[in-house]
Amino acid sequence: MSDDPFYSIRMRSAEGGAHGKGGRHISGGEALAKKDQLAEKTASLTEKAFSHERGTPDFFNVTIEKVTRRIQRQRPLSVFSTPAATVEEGRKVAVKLLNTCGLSIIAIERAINILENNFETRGAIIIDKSTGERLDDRREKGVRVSQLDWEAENFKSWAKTQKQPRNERMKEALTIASKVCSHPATAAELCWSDDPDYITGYAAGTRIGYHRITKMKEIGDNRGGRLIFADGSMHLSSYIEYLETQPLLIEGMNSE
Ligand code: WAQ
Ligand code: MG
Repeated sequence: MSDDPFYSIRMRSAEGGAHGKGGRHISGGEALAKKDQLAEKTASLTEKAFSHERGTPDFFNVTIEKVTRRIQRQRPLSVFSTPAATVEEGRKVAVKLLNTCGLSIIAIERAINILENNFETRGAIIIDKSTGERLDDRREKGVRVSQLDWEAENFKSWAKTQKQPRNERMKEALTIASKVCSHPATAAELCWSDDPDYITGYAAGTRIGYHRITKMKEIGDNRGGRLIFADGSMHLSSYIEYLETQPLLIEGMNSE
């Protein structure tokens, strides 16, 4: 029934203890589920944590909460892709794209420097699009964009019509980027994985869409993360509240 409530599922896992108690972040994940999808979606988040290339968790936490706010539904950003033969080339493409999103060169350089040296933040880092200064005070916790999902069947049909790969990682990242970029205070996002074997990253923004770049770091490197460039004059706590708690479903096309 379409008026059944949704539940938000959030997962985080760490090795060597819990987060904040000496543990190293392994992976996290979020989903929205109707009651009859809870077991399956929780199982796939469990699978994600326990088959992760960053390590084997000895701390695993799942939180399930009923969604009380009205769910927003929206289309994903348009997807583009640029091949890069080297890290240098890939980062150059990213700088060019970000440049068209109204960011200062200082902010872009600072962002790349942060991601290049980051391997423990488990959420996104928010920086000022002009000064490059970090705006959130979450340290290694960062800001986790949560309460979001893209139903598997809807994603599959979208991928088919758009001639895009049915890549779970891309689905997850495009869902996050679409939510992040739909807030008016967001200027752009830059991301590459902290998983050692995944080197495709992206730059995203309403002006550039979701732009994949095939080489943003070397294979075997466990540094990476997510950076959000925002307008420093926004109301920070309501911005973070939007990212963490506004429920949102991505729909490639109408599902009904
Ligand atoms: N909210 C905020 N930050 C997050 C979230 C989230 N929901 N999920 C991950 N992060 C942050 C966190 O710091 C991670 O360490 C970092 O991003 C990287 O996450 O082929 O797989 O899941 O089109 O390792 C991009 C290209 C892949 C996909 C990115 O990132 C494609 C990726 P990972
Ligand atoms: Mg990761």
